[in-house]
Amino acid sequence: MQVVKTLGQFIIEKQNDFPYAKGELSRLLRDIGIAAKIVNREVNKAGLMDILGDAGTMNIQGECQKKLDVYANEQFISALQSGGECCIVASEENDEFIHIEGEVSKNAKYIVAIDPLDGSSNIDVNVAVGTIFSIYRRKTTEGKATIEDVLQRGTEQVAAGYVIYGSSTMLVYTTGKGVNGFTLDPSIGEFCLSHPEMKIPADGTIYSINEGNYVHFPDGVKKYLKYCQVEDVDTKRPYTSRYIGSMVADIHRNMIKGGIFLYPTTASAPSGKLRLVYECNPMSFIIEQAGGRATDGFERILDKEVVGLHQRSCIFIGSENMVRKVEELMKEFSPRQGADKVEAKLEDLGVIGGID
Ligand code: P6P
Repeated sequence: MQVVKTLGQFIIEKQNDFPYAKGELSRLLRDIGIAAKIVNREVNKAGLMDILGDAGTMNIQGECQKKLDVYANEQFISALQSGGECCIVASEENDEFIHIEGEVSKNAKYIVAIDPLDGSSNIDVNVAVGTIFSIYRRKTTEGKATIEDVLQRGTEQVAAGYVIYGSSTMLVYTTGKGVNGFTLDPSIGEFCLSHPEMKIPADGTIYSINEGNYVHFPDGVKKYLKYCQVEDVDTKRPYTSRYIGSMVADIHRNMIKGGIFLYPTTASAPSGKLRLVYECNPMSFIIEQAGGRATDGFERILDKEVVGLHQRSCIFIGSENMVRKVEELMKEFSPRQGADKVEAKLEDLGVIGGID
C-alpha cells in the first residue's frame, strides 16, 4: 500500500538538510501551506459566493483588484502574522511592504514576497490561477527589517514555491535542493507528496506567449516564433502554442511536459509586464532547481539587480534548450548594447517608459 507523505511530514524530514535550521523555515512553509488551503476553499466555490468580480479597488499596478485577490492577500498576510517566523511581508497587492509586528514575531528572520493570487482575471471564467511566493533571510541584524532586506537578488532566495488552483490544487516548492510537488487531498485536508524531485525536460514542443503583442516584440522574439512554426521533423516542429494567461498554470504545464514561457517587452510594458520580485524570481528559482533556465534574453533572471519592489522584467523561462535558442536569436537580432542597457535599467526602475 502506498504510504502517503504529507507536506508537513516532508518539511520536517527535509529539515535535516539544513544543519543549523531550528525549524523556523519549516514552520514558515507550514504557515504558507495552511493559507493556501484556506484560499483554495474559496477559489473552488468562487462561483457560489459573492466573492467573484471586482473589489472596486486598484492595486499599485493600476490593475483592478478582484474580491478574491483581496481575500487571498488577507489570508496569506494573516497566516504569516500569526506564524511568527516572518518579519516582513511584501505583497504584489500592496503598495509598500508590511512589517510584521508583535511579540510572536520579534525574533523573526524571514522575509516573504508573495503574489497571493496571480492570474486572478481568470477567476470569473473558471481558469486555473495561482499563488507565488519567495522566502529570503533578512540581511540587517538589528532593529526593524528594512527595504534592503526585501530588495535582494533572486540568488538570495532560501525558498520559493507556487500553488496552482486547477483541476487539482498543488503546492510546488524548492529550498534549493530540488523541486517537489504536493497535491491537496480534500478528503483529509492535506497536501500529499505526488511529484517528488520534479525535473523539466531539457527540450519541449510547447511555447507560451501572448501573440497579440507580436508587432511590438523584439526582432529576436519574432525570429523565435517563426522558428517554432517552421516544419522540421527532426526537431518536432512546428511546436504547439498554448497560452492560458496565468503564469503559474502556463509554467506548471511546461514543467511537466517541457516547454517555454515568454513574456517579452511590449509597447505597454517596455520593461516587460511581469514583476521581478513577485513572479520572475520565484518561478526562475523553481525552474532552475528543476533543471530549466530563466533569462531576460541577456541576463539570468536570478542575477538581476533588484532596485524596486514592483520592478518589472521580461522573461523567457522553461526547458533549457528552448530558452538557449531564444537567447541565441536575441543576441543576433535584438542585441542590447551599451546605452540601451542603461535605458533598460531606467525603464526597469520605471524612471522612463510607460508602466501599465
Ligand atoms: P497578458 C496575470 O495577470 C499575469 O500577471 C500572469 O499570470 C500572466 O502570465 C500574464 O499576466 C498574462 O498577461 O498580458 O498576456 O494578459
